[in-house]
Amino acid sequence: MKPVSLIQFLIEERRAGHINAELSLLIEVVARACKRIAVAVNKGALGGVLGNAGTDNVQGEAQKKLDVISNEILLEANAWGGHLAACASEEMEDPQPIPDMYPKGQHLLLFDPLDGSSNIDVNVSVGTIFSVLRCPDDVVEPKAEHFLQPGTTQLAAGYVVYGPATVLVLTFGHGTHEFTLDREVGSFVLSRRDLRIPEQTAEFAINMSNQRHWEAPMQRYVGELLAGKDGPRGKDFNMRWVASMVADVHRILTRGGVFFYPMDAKIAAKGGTGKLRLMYEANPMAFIVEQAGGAATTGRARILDVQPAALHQRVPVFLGSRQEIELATRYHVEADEAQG
Ligand code: FDP
Repeated sequence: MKPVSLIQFLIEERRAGHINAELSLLIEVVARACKRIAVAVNKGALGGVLGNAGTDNVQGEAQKKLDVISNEILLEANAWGGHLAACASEEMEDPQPIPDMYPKGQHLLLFDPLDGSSNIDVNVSVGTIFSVLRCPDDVVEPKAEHFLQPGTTQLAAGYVVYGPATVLVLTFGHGTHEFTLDREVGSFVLSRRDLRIPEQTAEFAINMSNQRHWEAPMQRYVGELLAGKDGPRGKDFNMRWVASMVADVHRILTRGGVFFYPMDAKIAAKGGTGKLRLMYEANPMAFIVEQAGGAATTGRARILDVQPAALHQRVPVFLGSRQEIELATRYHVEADEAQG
């Protein structure tokens, strides 16, 4: 079969009426920016891009040089494209308006420019995550409040994982598709159409070092997995934790599995509501996973139904193979009900 490039795929999606010309252009621009990020990531120590930038982001986390570079690449590429009303990033407190010298469009773009960035210096996969929303019709200068739309309203979501291969995973709400970067040709090529996450799995991903801080239903669920063949589940489970959400989610999209970043007492003690960000981590990943037949919840409710209250809001994240996510979520809901 002849290879299908991302551009051809986008044309097909336009013809099928799944996206309009502006959204198609937006995705092209994001993909082009991610190719530039891939080049910077791949240079490693030779590019002088490793290590801390010496600054903190809005969430008080130390920024890596590549966090800052990736953010600038995405902002710059999208500013002139003419398809955006504004964009928002993990690295910036407020949304960035489109400079007056460029035309404006109908879309809002949210992104985490370099997720899993603590992995950069040790040469482990990192990624970019993005989400596209429609700008409300009557809004000329979008503010943070205009981004606060539930995940069900996303028009598109995707991530790029910068691993041994650079891979783009994309959904417009009509299945989840994977493109691999052909470095010689310089274009993304469709490598898997309509990814499906198996409903069952024997592999889970969680940061076990937080175990003692978890809530009782999480302790129960993981305890049962760890008991393996001798426990109530009657089978052995394997564990993986890359500590790079894009890489962990990509494994799940490839061979199944579940990923958890639950609420815990350590997060609660700091007044937090979760570890991962709703608008540019949980929502796009939930959209991608659901479109591949998986499930994504906060442990209590469907992620895509959460009404956001703040641009940088954090939520617990449970996602992956449907049956396991439903079980872990049921344990939490039942524990809440028992407590009244
Ligand atoms: P990072 O802080 O390195 O950006 O986005 C947050 C995230 O990485 C996820 O990519 C990853 O799954 C998780 O945090 C890793 O958390 P731990 O440090 O607890 O392992």
